[in-house]
Amino acid sequence: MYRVRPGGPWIGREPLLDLGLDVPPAIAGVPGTIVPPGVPLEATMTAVNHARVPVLDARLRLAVPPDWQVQPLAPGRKAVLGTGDSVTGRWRVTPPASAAPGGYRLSGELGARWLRPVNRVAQAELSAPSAPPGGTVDIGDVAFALERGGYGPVERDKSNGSWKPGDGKPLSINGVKYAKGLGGHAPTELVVYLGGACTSFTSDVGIDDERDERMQGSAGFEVWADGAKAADSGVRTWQDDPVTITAALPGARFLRLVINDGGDGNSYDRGDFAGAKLTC
Ligand SMILES: [Ca+2]
Ligand SMILES: [Ca+2]
Repeated sequence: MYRVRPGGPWIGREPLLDLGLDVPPAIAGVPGTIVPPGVPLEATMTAVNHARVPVLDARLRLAVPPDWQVQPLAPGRKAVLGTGDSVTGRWRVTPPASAAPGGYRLSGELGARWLRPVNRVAQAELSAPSAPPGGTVDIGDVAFALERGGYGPVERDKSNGSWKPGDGKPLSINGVKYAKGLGGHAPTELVVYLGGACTSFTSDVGIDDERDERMQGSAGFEVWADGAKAADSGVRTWQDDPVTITAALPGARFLRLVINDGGDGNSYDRGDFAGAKLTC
């Protein structure tokens, strides 16, 4: 066993300062880092001094991508940042209405003085979603702003299969076959950007025929319009026929589709949104 300690006088070592940059969700269930064009978001930055010495003139700064607007809401500045103290700044950031789909970055910086100038940086990765679809479309043909599968990626127009991408079978619920739709495995979560342009979502749901007496899956299917639940199938088991669920989406910015485990764990919970259509 060894006791290890850094050499030299502690006073000469740079103070331990933490910096975090966060974009909290504006809509429950939808990460704040998904940023539709033209819609303001709020970014929060907090610096904490964990050192035994104070630092002076602590200032937080936020840099945004070119053509994005930024407006300070809280200053993020302290003349003296003592041991255990923190300083927080908030900004309203607006991407241009013309922002192309893709990745963007916010960069935060703490600047302060100690024996010499010190600084810390923090970043937040954002993504601008694809434009909402037009007309009535199969959900498997729509771009997802977020996709989380419970056993590998969600499959388009196939059942989930195993964890590998592209290894599902044709969608089938208790013998009813579907050419189009999504095959997932609980817990699954999908977010689609609607931008207020869509009116309804409808789908047959149930446990895929990728199961037998040894694979008795059960799952529930939920549809959320922004933070509000718009449809819920209740628990569907491996023995159930498909059931149709329909959700109204007037004015919703985001559609969120969820496959839950039906309350009994997620073994064999291969759930299908079969024949699912979005109308915009
Ligand atoms: Ca798969
Ligand atoms: Ca289950």
